[in-house]
Amino acid sequence: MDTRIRWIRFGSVAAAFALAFVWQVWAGVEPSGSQTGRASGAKVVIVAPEAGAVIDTEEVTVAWNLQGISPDAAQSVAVFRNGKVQKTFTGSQIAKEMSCIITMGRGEQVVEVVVTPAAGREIRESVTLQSEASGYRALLVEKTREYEKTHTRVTNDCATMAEIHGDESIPGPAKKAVFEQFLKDRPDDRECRPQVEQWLRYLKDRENMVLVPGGTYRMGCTQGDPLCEADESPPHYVTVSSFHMDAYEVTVAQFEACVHAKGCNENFVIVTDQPQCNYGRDDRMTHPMNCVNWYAAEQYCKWRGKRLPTEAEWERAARDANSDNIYAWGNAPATCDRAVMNEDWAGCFRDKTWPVGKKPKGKTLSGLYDMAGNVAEWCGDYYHSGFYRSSPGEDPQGPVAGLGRVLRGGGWTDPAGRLRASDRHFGSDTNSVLTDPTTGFRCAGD
Ligand SMILES: [Ca+2]
Ligand SMILES: [Ca+2]
Repeated sequence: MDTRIRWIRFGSVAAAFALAFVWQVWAGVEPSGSQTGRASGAKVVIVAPEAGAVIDTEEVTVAWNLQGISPDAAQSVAVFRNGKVQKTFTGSQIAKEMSCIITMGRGEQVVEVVVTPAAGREIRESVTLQSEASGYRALLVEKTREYEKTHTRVTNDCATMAEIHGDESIPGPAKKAVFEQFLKDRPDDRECRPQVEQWLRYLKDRENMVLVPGGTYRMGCTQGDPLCEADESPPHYVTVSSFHMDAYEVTVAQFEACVHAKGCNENFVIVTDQPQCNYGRDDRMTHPMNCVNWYAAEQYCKWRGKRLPTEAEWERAARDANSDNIYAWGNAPATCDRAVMNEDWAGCFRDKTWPVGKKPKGKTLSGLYDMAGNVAEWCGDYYHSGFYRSSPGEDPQGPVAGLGRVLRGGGWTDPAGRLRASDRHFGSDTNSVLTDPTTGFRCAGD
């Protein structure tokens, strides 16, 4: 390297150091490393809100000025609420006059602005506010670091809850904390409490649900499957959006909870004279809810903030995204080792359903139990034997009308053919008592 260039480079670095030192002395900021002294006259002035102000909105605009300190000399400016950092500004975000919106918690709130100079001690200024905000947003921000979106200024808590529910980017535990706080605060609320309760039930249920990732798969008859029937053709590609699926068939205990909470109508399910119907029998609480009509199944799922899966979703979940799987577990034959079915006798010699989840060898790779056997499962769609000839390619919802509703996966009285992932079957969708002990369901959710 040319000596002259080297000297110029050294010279500019040296000049920069010298200038920085001179500025620090001039501005009254002590050079780095020094623990003594304080920037004389350097301060933060909070312009708004005024100390003691009563805040009744979920968010408040905090405005402040830097005095006696150049924005260039500040490394960062941070805004705290009750000791927790809310916003941080660095580099060109820092100006003489600044403001930001922060979410309000409940009760007394101390808002503090802290300027960290490039050298020397922090400069702080705080203001104490009286907050009448419900604090749900602040709680949400506290519960999740990822949630830093700018909110619309909604002061209606019902709308806030709906917004939180609908935002997929908020982690479940954070949503749960906010919903629980809301229910605690509003014991007598009639307007939105039932809805929030439902969302909370769904959040809790998620723990027992499996995420089925969206994607394209071949729906219908599996190549080389000798048991395929006409209504499984033509095999065709469908794209299904991501959804969640219950890991287990809905149990008697779960359904009973819905009846007790008056979310489900007991009239459609009480069947005392049919010994193979499970409802109302204390020794079958962990058995699948069976003898249940389509409407009661749909009503239950709705109560839990869910819905019945579409036929395309059900098959996608049963195949585990592998279109070559004949059964939920793969291509090994259907036997009582893997499913509650009719191998040599109905219900694998028990002549009724089994408690859910008792055939772990038959679960799908993603962890769905009893997708084949135990009870055949209601789907949301109407059944039509020729539907595959005209099915839409994306998130098909079934035909607009049909003979009945789709049933999938076969039940405890069915042979291997009915347990195949592509097998289609249907049941009458009259809204009356159903006495079929081989029919049950599970729910899906978005
Ligand atoms: Ca089943
Ligand atoms: Ca069939």
